[in-house]
Amino acid sequence: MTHPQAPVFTRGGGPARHPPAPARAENAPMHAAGPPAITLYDWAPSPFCIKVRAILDYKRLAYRRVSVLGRPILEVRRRGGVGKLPALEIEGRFVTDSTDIALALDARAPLPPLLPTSPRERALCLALEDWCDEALYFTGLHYQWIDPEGAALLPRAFGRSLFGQVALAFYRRLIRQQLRGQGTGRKPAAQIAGDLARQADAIEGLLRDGPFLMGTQPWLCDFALLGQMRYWTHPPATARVLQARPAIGAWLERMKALRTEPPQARAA
Ligand SMILES: N[C@@H](CCC(=O)N[C@@H](CS)C(=O)NCC(=O)O)C(=O)O
Repeated sequence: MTHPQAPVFTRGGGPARHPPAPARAENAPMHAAGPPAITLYDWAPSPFCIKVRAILDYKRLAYRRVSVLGRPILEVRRRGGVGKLPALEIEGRFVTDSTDIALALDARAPLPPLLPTSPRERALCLALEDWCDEALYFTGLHYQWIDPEGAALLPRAFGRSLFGQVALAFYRRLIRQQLRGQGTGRKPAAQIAGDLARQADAIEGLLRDGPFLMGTQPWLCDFALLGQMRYWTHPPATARVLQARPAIGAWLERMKALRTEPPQARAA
């Protein structure tokens, strides 16, 4: 079922209706007066932060954006326990994990909804979301951090400062360990290339009839996929795979069209 407040897309076509921002009267109390009640602890290139920013914009929610490069990461570790990004403070409550963040936002600002109403569709949406977060993510990590073409881009991304160099060395070690633990890090390169091609073909197949993963409306799984696909546009090997799959490219454009500038200014 299409929710009356959701942008309506036609199969194979562009947006048929896209409400101007800010337009969610039902969600308005969160950006009534004063500073935004939401703070996003953010690391710009993270696929999970991309996912949460896209959801905030889709729901037209104002938020303050705090880059965690530097002292704020200590606050995230202290308050969030898990210490991973993104983390979101919403009306004094500290929430970590992009899925929990998405569900907290959906509960607080229900329009447009992130989950279908039918139990089966809801389950499929959550399963697809998990596939994006827990499988596609590690393929992207490999091609960004381990594959020589992607790894060569990292020193520039982290900068030449001492902080940048220390952070790069720290994350390189951490991500190698994570990839080994998850399993991708133990596979030969040719086997990972096979995983990448199979995953990309599956995504292309899911999006071929469009406009979104599960039909005419974007759900949580689309935002999870958006984070991973935007991440895949950076490493050269995954970027080439995306370029060869037109349905993914067309869907990325549709996802971009869902976003508008949030109504209030953000602090970086
Ligand atoms: N399942 C988590 C994954 C979050 C995650 O792995 N974030 C990465 C950044 S892309 C991170 O914080 N890595 C640092 C670490 O593992 O300590 C979510 O959906 O938020």
